[in-house]
Amino acid sequence: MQAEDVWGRRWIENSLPMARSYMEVAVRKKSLVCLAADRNTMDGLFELVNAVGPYIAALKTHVDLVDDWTSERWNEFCRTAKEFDLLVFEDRKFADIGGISRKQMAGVYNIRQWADLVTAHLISGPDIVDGLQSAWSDVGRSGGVLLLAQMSSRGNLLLPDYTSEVVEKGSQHPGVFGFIGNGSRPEELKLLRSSVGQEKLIWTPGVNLAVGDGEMGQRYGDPGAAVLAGSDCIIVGSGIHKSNDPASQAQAYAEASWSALLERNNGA
Ligand code: 5BU
Repeated sequence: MQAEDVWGRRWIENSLPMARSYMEVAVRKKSLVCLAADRNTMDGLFELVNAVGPYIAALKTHVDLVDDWTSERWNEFCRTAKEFDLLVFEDRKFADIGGISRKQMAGVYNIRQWADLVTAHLISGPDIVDGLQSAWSDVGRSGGVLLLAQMSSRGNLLLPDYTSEVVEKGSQHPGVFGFIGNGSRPEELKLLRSSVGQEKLIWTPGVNLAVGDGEMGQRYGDPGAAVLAGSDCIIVGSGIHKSNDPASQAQAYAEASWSALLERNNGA
């Protein structure tokens, strides 16, 4: 199966290399799952990626929540992710002015060196995307920025007018890989997809096979419903890493996401 056949207009209209890399990985793995690897020890992270690596397409990290982080072990962890054919996505939620965001991609964690994707708020204006893209250029790499257009948590302030502004400005920027949408609310996602159009990707946290409320204001929607509503990647954390059998859960999410994509393509 070719990526172009599966992704259709998304493939044709989105020429950002990292976006095409994602679409190709997803087809190779038959999975639209990004694992939110929210474990706070390096051993826990290795255990997780080794268990679920075959069933996911991307690995989302929060590098600053790991208690025993060292750059050596982190580099090894990222190498392991690459062996499993995964994109590495640091959910850093950058929000500062462009020049500082560029510098924050360096520093102790040196995110620009290992992350293929990062998240950013557009609250400080569109130059943040240039700042992040410059950081990748500084080390001879390229990457993609996911802008937060919506969030999954209750009471968040990313209200419809703000979402529209993010989509309008972000859609015009070639360094924007796509948008974060709210996976817990398919009806909000449908609106987001219609304003985004066919080009940019939408990735969605707030999905779980057990729909309902999560910890501390997190909300969960059904993974298949999110894809049918226009999501191109489901971001799943505790649904996989807190389960007794992360590998079989990851497989279940992969199947749910992939079959929903095929159903969407058949005009559902
Ligand atoms: P969970 O365990 O499936 O709830 O983990 C969700 C992950 O997605 C977690 O790493 C959050 O930081 C991340 N997330 C989110 O939950 N909601 C959002 O709106 C954004 C990111 Br943006």
